[in-house]
Amino acid sequence: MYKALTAVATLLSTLACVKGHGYVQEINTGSASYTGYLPYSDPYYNPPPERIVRKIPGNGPVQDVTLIDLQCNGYTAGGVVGSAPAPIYAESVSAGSQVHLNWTTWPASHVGPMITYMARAPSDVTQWLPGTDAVWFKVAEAGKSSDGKWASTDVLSANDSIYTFTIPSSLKPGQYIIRHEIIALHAVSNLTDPLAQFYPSCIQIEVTGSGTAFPTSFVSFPGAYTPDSPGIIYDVYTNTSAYPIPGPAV
Ligand SMILES: *[C@@H]1O[C@H](CO)[C@@H](O)[C@H](O)[C@H]1NC(C)=O
Ligand SMILES: *[C@@H]1O[C@H](CO)[C@@H](O)[C@H](O)[C@H]1NC(C)=O
Ligand SMILES: *[C@@H]1O[C@H](CO)[C@@H](O)[C@H](O)[C@H]1NC(C)=O
Ligand SMILES: *[C@@H]1O[C@H](CO)[C@@H](O)[C@H](O)[C@H]1NC(C)=O
Ligand SMILES: [Cu+2]
Repeated sequence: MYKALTAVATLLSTLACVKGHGYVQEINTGSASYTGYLPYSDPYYNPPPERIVRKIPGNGPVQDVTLIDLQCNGYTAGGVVGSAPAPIYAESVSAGSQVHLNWTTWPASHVGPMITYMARAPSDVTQWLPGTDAVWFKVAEAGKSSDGKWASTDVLSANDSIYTFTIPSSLKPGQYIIRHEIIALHAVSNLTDPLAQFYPSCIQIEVTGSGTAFPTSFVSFPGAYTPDSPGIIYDVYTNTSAYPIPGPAV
């Protein structure tokens, strides 16, 4: 009986996923505020509104870590390649400033980490497709706190759905893509057949300042994660040990 109930609960949480879960609806750089790419209204405008966020197909997850879709949440199958550039970018964001990302209401069941990467465009970010090049470095990460609170649910919800990270203060100026994601782990209960859900999106910005710092090691998307990386496989219902956030160090 108990087993059956568990199975039903798992099925329901999987079905709930069909309805989907969320995306970044607003970006605030301190000096300016931008509406995110709104997948349920933007495509119906002619011309479509210009956004600093690359197109996403909807509020659902990417579940295959080998697809280009993992990069910016495009959908290869629908003919939009993961990383199709957006027409504009957030201008003049000072290195060291905080960027606030306003998520749509996130389902409480969808526990998991929130991770932010950046990649520097060789020239014009509105033309740049990183493809599978290793160009990404991690700038922020939050997983499960020692008292069991998850970044994507407990912390985000308690903060009015606003996630904040800081552009590294000594970062070399230039045009960048911010790749920000929630990884939802609620369906990863069968450890041999994990179903981590990735909710990435890519935000284009210009970083200003006099910094000269730049990392020397990078990862690619797809490439940075494998289906059995620590933190991609993690049973959130039974595992009480520390949660290893996937990807490289910040
Ligand atoms: C987040 O964005 C939504 C939609 O624009 C807005 O209604 C809401 O007030 C914003 N939240 C905060 C805390 O600014
Ligand atoms: C909560 O949101 C505020 C801005 O609205 C931000 O300054 C703060 O860093 C956020 N806290 C967390 C834990 O993200
Ligand atoms: C996990 O999923 C695999 C593949 O679907 C299946 O063969 C296996 O029996 C499942 N294991 C458990 C414990 O449910
Ligand atoms: C819990 O997660 C840790 C970190 O990924 C892992 O090393 C450990 O094997 C997991 N424990 C169980 C019982 O699955
Ligand atoms: Cu879901």
